[in-house]
Amino acid sequence: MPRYIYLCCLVAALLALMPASAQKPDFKYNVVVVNAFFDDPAMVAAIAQERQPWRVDYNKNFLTIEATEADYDALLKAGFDVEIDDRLTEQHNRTYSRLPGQTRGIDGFPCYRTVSETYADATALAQSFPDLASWVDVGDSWEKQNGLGGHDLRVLILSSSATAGPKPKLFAMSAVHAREYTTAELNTRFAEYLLDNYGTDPDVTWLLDDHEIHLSLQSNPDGRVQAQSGLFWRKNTNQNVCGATSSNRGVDLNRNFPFQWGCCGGSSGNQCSETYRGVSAASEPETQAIQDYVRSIFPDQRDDDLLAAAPADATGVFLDIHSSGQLMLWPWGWGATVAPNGTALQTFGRKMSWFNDYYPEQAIGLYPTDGTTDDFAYGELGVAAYTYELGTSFFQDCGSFENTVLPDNLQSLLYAAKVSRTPFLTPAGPDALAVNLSSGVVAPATVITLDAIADDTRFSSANGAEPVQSIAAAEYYIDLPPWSGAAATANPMTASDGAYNADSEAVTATVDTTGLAQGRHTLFVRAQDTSGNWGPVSAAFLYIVDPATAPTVAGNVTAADTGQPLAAGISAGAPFDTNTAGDGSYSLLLVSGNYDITATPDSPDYASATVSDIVAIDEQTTIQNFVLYPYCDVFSDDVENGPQSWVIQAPWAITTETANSPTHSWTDSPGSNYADEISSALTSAEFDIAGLSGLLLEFASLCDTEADYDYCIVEANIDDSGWNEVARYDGPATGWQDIAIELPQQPGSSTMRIRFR
Ligand code: 0X9
Ligand code: ZN
Repeated sequence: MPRYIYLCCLVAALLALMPASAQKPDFKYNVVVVNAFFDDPAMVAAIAQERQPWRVDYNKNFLTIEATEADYDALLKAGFDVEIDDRLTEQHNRTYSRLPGQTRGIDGFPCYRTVSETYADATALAQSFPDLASWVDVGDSWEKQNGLGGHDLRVLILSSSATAGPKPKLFAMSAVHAREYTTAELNTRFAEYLLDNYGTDPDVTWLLDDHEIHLSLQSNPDGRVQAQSGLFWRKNTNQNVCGATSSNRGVDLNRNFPFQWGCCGGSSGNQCSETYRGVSAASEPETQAIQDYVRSIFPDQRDDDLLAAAPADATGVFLDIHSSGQLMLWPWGWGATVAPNGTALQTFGRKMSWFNDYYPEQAIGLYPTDGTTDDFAYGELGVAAYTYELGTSFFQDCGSFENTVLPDNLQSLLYAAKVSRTPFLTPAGPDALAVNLSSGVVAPATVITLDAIADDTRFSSANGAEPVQSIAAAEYYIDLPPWSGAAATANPMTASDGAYNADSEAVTATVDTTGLAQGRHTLFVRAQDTSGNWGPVSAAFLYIVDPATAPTVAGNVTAADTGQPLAAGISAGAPFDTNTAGDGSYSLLLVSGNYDITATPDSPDYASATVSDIVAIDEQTTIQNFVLYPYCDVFSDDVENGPQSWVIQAPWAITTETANSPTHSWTDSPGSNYADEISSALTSAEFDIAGLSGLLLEFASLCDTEADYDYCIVEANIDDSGWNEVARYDGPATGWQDIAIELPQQPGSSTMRIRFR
């Protein structure tokens, strides 16, 4: 619904064509953000030695960087055409304060935990999941080592203590650059995702049973404390360099690692520089802690010779999560030679980029860097090492984080963990997707069907096409996965269409469960391509139960308004699901435990319902009926009949420029772009919601904004108690989207207004 007509690109293009003006612009702020155009990539390398460009665009030949007036002059002197980016400058100089009602997180950014919140939550995770998680002290920050308070450096280790090692390992560190807000939060959410889904998600379960995940969530905690106060702090806070109280002090920890430290013009010797490499290799306590820890968990698999490759079956994945730029980088960063395992690093990099759509490239493609974490992990130990550059800005807004950065990258991290046993081999193989059993809860000796998709095509093609092959084979294992040694039994699967001849194939097998003991079993599926590469496994759970004694939850589903039976799906979480029979009755077979059970009606006119904490006990049938309520229209308007009861703030108006219903819609930018820095709302009349529950707001939206700068916001005001944000959208869009939002509601609330801003 809100819409922003996007003309700024045209303006930017025109500016780019203008010759560098002889007259210097006004410096409204001490620090501005500039776009600096170059004609030779060597100019980028020279700048990056001392400074950190926020973005480098080698297609349009410009970089974006923050600049004082002196920096501006230096860029001109170095031969750049320089223009101030007003939009980024305003954004950079904005001050952030606590949002109304914000009780957690960084001021203005409730989605990003502070250092102390991260530490408290990780401590709590280790307490809540003692068999799966530990939060270990691996060293001190600079301030701690120097008696100034400071922090321990800590690693959250996730793995089931019930299964013996040694196990393959993934190490992921975040926030080594303090101002890169999204990175620590993504890593922490990854930990929470794994712990929350252990035991219910089969892939997460085998991952934590048979692998170890090591997460350094806050890798530069002293620096992060500065950055979370709103400063664009990057380095650690070492007071011995550049002046004890200077905000330019500190060492760039991503130039302080010992491999090829200071070798190649990819770092600075100037103490106040953003890329200062430190007085010596690994001079900083944060570097020492991380370096020692990484050395302790991974074997040394590569000779010191720069040209020596790690063996193809080398193990271990190292990830350093940074922002921003939407990049997926691998060694080397110190030089342009392709790393000895370069082809395999590229295959894996293109695979991870498939999930987040980031640009995959060798790190030097951005600019030369030496003493970085990834060159160290790969160069010294032969571990597959990557740097993520998440998202589009250091202080990424929470809407983009929650809706884009987090979901896209969580999948990429999970993939990295799945292949950490042999990261130079497995990513070349096909993925096993949509692993599904015809029934996941069966009586002993039942014959079931196992289906999956084997797909060899999932690589980013943004920077070169990865060779893909036809699927040649697929197989499944019961309980003992392929890596469990001689006892593991491979059972062949066939192509569902009769022949293996495509790079994506449906595969199938008939599974006879005779001989399987009662209880939970895991079926592992993997596929191979015609080059002989096996891909990672994906799993499904199978429960063998005795229907005579297994706990059952049974009942009826009826409509609240008519009392008639309703057809619905009943689920206690896969694989525990079933459907109602024609008379609305259902019977769900479970294993003993506690469940939340949801009835989801086939008809969209009724709301689903969930009943929590149903206890399933052997030899008992628990009766649980569901009465589902119909949706009723509190208000509806298709914008085809004028402004109705809406309260309209300019420039909101009804338009026919584009519409969904069928010819008219509301827009906040009728005819043309709107002015800068405005906030304008379209507000509904007050609705009577007394006695109603499950309020759902549905609308069609075309939110076409400039990413990171303009937003489409939906807010609700209950009982006139103030406006609360319920959704936020951002970024360019071309088509209409159907949106449904569950509105917050308190029992006993009686009125509501909504507004689009
Ligand atoms: O300059 C850096 O350290 C990284 N960019 S950031 O904006 N997060 O500061 C890029 C490092 C690229 N080089 C390697 N990954 N080796
Ligand atoms: Zn960084």
